[in-house]
Amino acid sequence: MTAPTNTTSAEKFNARKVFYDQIAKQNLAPLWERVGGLVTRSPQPAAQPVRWTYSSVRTNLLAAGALLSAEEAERRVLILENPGMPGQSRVTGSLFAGLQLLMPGERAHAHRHAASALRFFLEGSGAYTSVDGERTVMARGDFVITPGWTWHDHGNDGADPVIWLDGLDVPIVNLFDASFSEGSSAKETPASHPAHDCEARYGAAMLPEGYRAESLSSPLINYRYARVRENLAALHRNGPLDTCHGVKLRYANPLTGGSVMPTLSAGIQLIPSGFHTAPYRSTDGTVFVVVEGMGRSTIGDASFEWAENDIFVAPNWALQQHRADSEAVLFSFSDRAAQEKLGLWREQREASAS
Ligand code: 1HN
Repeated sequence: MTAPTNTTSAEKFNARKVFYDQIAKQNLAPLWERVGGLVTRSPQPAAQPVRWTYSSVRTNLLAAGALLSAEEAERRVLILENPGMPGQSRVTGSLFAGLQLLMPGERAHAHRHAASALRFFLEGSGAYTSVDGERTVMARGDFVITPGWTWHDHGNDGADPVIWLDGLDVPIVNLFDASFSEGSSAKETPASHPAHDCEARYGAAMLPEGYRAESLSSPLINYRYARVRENLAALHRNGPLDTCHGVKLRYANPLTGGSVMPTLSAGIQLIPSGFHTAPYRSTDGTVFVVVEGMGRSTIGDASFEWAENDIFVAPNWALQQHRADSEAVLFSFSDRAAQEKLGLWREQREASAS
């Protein structure tokens, strides 16, 4: 094809279109038509700011409980699906989140998968998770991890329904097309350690003599809320407050000080009554769970009021500001750990919209 001369812009446009259609058949495409969408000047997440009120999710979860057993469902989870990505089972571009229900006496049988999972326990008592043969009984506000490829099963030995939040890195594993999973013929993982053994070994700023890490994840599977809450209260008394976060603690792997799992980071913050956090943004789209208190957040162009157990999402690089109307505690998790390893993570404190 020779380059046409004296062509009008319509002719040029048409000639290019013919060319693009032709090369598409040979699995070729013009970068110059696409580069703006590939290499954006700043993050352009499909995820939207969104909030779920606990009362509405809980009602639907209990309705699901009447429709099918945990055994039938394998995991009776309602997916928190971001409306910016319908049908994709994602709460942000890289994260899965859902709420799981176990009725009294129910079991969720053992399985394992490449994806890493975290749980934040919201309601009920007497439920446990077992991770590679060690049980941990969960209480409200406890943060529990299930590192990738560990066997895990759950059970509710209490008298009431239990509900917790599940967070997983499934979209990351699937981006890499590296998903494996396996069921077990045993309904429960055989006990390999006494319940709560890891808390004595790794949970007190001490480590067993001679211990060597074998995993990329924390050896502590339950970070208990009772302890975390006392620490937040002490740090609030002792100060200072962070202008963007109030008092914020990161859940750390006690062996390394790094994130609890290779892809997932989690934290918890206290926002004093009446405190208004300064504008903040970071490249990790973040899921927040209201543990205590009431307040409101502005996330990008959206504003939400929130109360106990509500869940909301701050998309990647969206400006966030939180205000507590009563002393509030917010749990949050994101893919920050993965972004940091890849040299991608950025934050902007006291950011202005631009
Ligand atoms: C899973 O294995 C659990 O083990 C919960 O409780 C939620 C969501 C997606 C994929 C696997 C669980 C899940 C999940």
